[in-house]
Amino acid sequence: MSGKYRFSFGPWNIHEGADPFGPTVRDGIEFAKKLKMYKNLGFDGVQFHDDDAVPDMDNLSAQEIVKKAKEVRAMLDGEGLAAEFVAPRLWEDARTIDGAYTANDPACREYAKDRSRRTIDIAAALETRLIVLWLAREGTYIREAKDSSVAVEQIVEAINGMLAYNPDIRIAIEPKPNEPMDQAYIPTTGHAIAVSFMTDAPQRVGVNIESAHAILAGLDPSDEMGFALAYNKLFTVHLNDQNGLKFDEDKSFGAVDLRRAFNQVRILDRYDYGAAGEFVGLDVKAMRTQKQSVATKHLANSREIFLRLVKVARSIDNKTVNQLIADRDYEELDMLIVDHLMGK
Ligand code: 3MF
Ligand code: MG
Repeated sequence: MSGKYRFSFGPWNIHEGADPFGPTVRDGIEFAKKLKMYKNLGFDGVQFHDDDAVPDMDNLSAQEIVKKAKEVRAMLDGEGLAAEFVAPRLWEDARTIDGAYTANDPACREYAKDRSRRTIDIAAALETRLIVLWLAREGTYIREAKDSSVAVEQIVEAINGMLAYNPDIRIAIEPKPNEPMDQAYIPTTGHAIAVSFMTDAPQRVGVNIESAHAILAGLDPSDEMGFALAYNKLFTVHLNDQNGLKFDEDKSFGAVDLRRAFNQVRILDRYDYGAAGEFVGLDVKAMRTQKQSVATKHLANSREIFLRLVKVARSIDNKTVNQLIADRDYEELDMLIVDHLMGK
């Protein structure tokens, strides 16, 4: 329990505040300027969607895409930053309206696979081996639209194609139970890990656990992490917070339920998360009310809360904890934890 942590976020985490019911409320910040903000905020890693690195990539050749990605690699070098992962953005193009790997139209599925290969090329150029797959539209609005068993085969086939395309990459599936779909096909960590064992290289397929996504599935994020850790499959995390079952809020880590955040930090720290190079990834959004000049506080605050909770986790009186467990006095253990969280 002595690890040092490195933090990452994606450029989409500094955003203009549009929501489904209203337009942007802050000016956009160009990518190069965002990169300059990372170190000052205490971050060393950049999470990418493929088109965060190479905008308009669907209109570029494979060679042009790699050339552009290498320019971004040079920008990262200039700022002393690492690329943590690249994720194919498979939810905005017209060809992904009905899903990507599980679209009913084979031409659309082919587009998704080709786009994923370009994503892998970008990752190689950015010098990261990690691909994140948020399977945004792999699911349905109505059950009758697709076959949920065939869908699993299609997802496995797509992953196998990616694993074969570049033998260096590792894939972290980011499960989420709903939004934008009514029901997603890979809603939880357990589903994602089960899928990994259907692939040609299970050891190269793991998970990215997002706190809010676990909460939306009615699950405890720290238990989801523990499950993935038991399988050696916690490739990265998307820490944030979520106030109950509603839209995906991406609140600052620990801002809703400090004890739930504490338990995530505690299990990560206990299992030396980060020792194999994993980043503490955030996926947090500033509130729409936040003014331009202070619209990165959610990032610095989430990091600060994480680090403070590391101290809290490490300073627990484990002897007493173990004694209370042995005595099965969980009421007293409950009080000890709450006392400790309140600084006693
Ligand atoms: C959606 C998400 C996504 C993914 C991102 C990287 C936009 O709920 O969490 O954020 O994290 O696409 O895979
Ligand atoms: Mg996420």
